[in-house]
Amino acid sequence: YRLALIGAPIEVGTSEPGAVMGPAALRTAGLGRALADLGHAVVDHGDVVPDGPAGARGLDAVAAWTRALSRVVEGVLDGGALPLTAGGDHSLSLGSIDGVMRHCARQGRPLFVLWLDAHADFNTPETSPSGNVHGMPLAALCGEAGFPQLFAEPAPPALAPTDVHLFGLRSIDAGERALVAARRVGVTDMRTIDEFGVIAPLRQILERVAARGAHLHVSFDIDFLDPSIAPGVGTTVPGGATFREAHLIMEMLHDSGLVRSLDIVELNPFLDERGRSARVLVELAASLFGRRILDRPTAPIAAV
Ligand code: DIR
Ligand code: MN
Ligand code: MN
Ligand code: MN
Repeated sequence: YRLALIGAPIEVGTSEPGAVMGPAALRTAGLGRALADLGHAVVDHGDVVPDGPAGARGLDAVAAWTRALSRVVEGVLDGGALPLTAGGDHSLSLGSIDGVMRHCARQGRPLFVLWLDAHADFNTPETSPSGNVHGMPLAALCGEAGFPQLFAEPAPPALAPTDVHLFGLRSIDAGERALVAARRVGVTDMRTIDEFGVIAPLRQILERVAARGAHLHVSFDIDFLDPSIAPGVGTTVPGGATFREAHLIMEMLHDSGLVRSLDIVELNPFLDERGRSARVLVELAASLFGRRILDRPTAPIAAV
């Protein structure tokens, strides 16, 4: 692959300071090096600068980031590389996915978004109990009301909620629960993972994406992982994915060959324990981009 590392040191979407240091921590933990060691051409585009005064918090502040990030991500895709946007809080996905949507629209290619997260991030300003924009990006991208002037004009058509899949869900607010159900957003919650593991649900998603020839965007919120392996995040929720589950997901995503853009979000180094969470994320990213134990796909048991 040609990989473009894009730093998005944004924390205006949260009330917990520290995510601004996320891109620096991921670089310090060796994200670029790990991917280059796998044989990929990695270009670090540095940190994106918001478009105009970003302000302190809230939607206006996020809008300035959204426009800037969208342009960079779209440009990277147009140039044939794969954008890896490193955050920064999850409101950055408004910009990265807006850029992906513009690219896909011009190519006439469908888009599918896999959202690895403890949360649904489907609040609107009206349903949000916290007012934090990092809990709202999917609602805005899917065209819910209440998000004026977030995207550059002309805005691309909204993302279809049925082309979004929440994976790892275990914390959802009352208002967004109703919206997720009404809009028929795809969901694999932790209950489903407990019952069936990660393989069957993920395989089903990947088969659907492949059959449609869609662009697969993966948005990886670190709180998808269990806090015992990734404590460096502002909103930990117990009962998350284990290292083995997350690792297997990354390997399946790699083997599918379908991933064309990626966000890694919500790392808060100020809350981390000696870089542990950043290092776990680098390990998982390496697996997503092809690190494997043996130089062959996993053989069927009988053939070993
Ligand atoms: C909560 C938390 N649902 C909110 N969301 C988080 O503030 O809207 N998303 N932490 O990652
Ligand atoms: Mn999130
Ligand atoms: Mn989350
Ligand atoms: Mn691996």
